[in-house]
Amino acid sequence: MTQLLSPQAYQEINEHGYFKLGIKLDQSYITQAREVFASYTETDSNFGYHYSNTIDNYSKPTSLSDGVKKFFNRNFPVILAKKYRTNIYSKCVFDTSPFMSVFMQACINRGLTDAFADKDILLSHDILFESGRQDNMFGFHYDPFSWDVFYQSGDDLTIYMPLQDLNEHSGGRLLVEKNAHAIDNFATRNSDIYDFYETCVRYVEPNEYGLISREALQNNKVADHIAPAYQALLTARLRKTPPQLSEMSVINAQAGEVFIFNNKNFHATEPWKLNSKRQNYSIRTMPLYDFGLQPPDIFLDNRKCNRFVLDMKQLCLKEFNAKQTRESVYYSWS
Ligand SMILES: O=C(O)CCC(=O)C(=O)O
Ligand SMILES: [Fe+2]
Repeated sequence: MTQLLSPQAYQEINEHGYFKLGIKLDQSYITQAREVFASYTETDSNFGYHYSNTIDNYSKPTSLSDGVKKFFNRNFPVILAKKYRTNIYSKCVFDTSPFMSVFMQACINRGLTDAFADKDILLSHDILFESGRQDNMFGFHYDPFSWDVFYQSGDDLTIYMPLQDLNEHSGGRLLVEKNAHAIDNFATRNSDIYDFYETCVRYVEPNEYGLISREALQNNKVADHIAPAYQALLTARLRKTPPQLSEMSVINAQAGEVFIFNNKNFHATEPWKLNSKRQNYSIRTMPLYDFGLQPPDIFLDNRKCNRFVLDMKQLCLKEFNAKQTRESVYYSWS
């Protein structure tokens, strides 16, 4: 992570679990974000597709009922996805929304890039989280390597902006793990992904850019070999002992205030105490490490992802074509 962040952001994210950029967007941005939230309906929520699309769906069935389950997940993913759609959020949309470039440009104009080093960062997608008092909170978790998101790292950083104040009175604050760099599996989180690639490349030829795509693994009748390697990757990334509450920072933030945390470290949300809606906006970023895996350009029910890069030389957003970009844009993770 040292090669991604400024020394100050690196130190603070390690120590406290998050870094405040000193950026607070004004009401006009909050209004724009709310409009974008309103333009999606609850049925646009695609959180549940994390559950219905996994590599296991493509491996050989172990029983008749397993075969039926896999058939339905492959052909009618919406059934399982719908079951998980609203168990935490009334609306939870992963996409490349029209607000993404507006938000990023506003943050760049206010010094966002000071928090980063000189490496380009993939802006994978944005997420709209909306919930109410009746909804559950998101308990202790780290965001695992999701099959649909596919190209990920141990150093994925989330740029997060609440659309209302988050404090003790409101609840709904984000809790993030402190000192995560000291945990047992931290150092191997990127090499674990490379180990996964090494299994993939035994069964699938890399494409013309020397990369392996999610689709190639699904379509080449190799899923029986890939599924266990994928499961091993998930297990390797799990912390042996989840953190205690005392090992977490609770983040107070005002509406429009922007901060960064690593969503591959443990985090959680508090119960929301108000009758109004809780709405938070975030962008998931991923460093373009040379894992040999190719980022997809659609995910989670065919939404757009991985379409922009934060260009750290020109300090602007640049369009990114995951399917046509040569390996030279990837940089070493080791
Ligand atoms: O703030 C939230 O509701 C969830 C945050 C979270 O889990 C995430 O960004 O990964
Ligand atoms: Fe999360």
